[in-house]
Amino acid sequence: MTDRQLFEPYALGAITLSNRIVMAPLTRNRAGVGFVPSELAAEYYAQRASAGLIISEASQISQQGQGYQDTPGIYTQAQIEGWRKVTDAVHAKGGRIFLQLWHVGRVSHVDLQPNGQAPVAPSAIKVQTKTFVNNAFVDVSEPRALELDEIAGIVADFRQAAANAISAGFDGVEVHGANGYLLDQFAKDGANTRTDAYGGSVENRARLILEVTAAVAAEIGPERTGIRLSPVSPANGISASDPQSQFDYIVAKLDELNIAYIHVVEGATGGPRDVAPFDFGALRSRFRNGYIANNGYDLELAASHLTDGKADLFAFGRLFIGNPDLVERLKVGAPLADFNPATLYGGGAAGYTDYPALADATGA
Ligand code: 8OZ
Repeated sequence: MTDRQLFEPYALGAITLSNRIVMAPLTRNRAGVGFVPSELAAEYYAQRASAGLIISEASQISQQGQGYQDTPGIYTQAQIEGWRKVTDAVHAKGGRIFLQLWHVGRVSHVDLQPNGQAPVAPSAIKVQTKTFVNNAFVDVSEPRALELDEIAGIVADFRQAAANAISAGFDGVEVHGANGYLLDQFAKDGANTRTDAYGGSVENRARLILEVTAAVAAEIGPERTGIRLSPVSPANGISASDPQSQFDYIVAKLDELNIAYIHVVEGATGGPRDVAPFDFGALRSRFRNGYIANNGYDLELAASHLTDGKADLFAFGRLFIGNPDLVERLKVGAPLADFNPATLYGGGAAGYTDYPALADATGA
């Protein structure tokens, strides 16, 4: 059985993971006042510390970068101190944790934005998608196009947020370049109709995601920097006419930056893997460091893709919600618990920190 290799250590950039199972970023909307991670977050993440690597829930790099109620930030001292409790708790259990850096772009609502302003985007194109704000699912607000002279400020916000993440004790950061948020909006022509240096050609649409990643890598080291991409996912109403050429180019340039990993959502995020034709092997062949595969994996598919050399690490999202000890369960072939969708977004301990590990569940 080759699946045993999944449970062996893997050297990722600056750190060594105890296994090849990654906890994918999961939005849980439980931050407290000031968008500080909740006290429960330390317990929640520590319960899942046997993952080879935890990638935190997406965390906004600025107030402008927020798109949903009660998501945590990484731009204030109180947020840094809140996250420090999380990283200390995970490290005390021998785990490793990266923070996911997030700017939602047009997927936001005026009620979350500074002074009630319009959310920002590459172009003033409103997308048909919902966000969660004021305890309800509502349409996102009409965005405004970023001025050319505002873009350096966004790059600087990502850079500062990366520095803050290291101050908070994270082992590294993952740039959120996926799922129809700001960096994905710039990369894809369904959201980007700019005619300046950040729109039009493949190279121009790649500019922001590459500038941000280069700035983060310069700040904290490429060996502590990863990125998540979703070339064909229609998440949050995003579309692209040329994802293969766009992402072949982006990944070749990411390779030049020598960052630790690319984390690729293969297919529609949380949905079918075969949503559109795409050669993910072409991305892997362009990138020398770690390849984290995500979307619809189970143990069998992960083992087969590992054997075939299609990926180095495998990120599981939803399975980690109800199975804090997912790694142990997969290792011994134990049954996997479901989770309650009603307690996914928002609330307290129920459906968050109260899913038992196998040993507890069986009373062993
Ligand atoms: C679910 C709900 C809200 C946000 C993503 C950060 O899709 C998210 C997200 C997921 O990447």
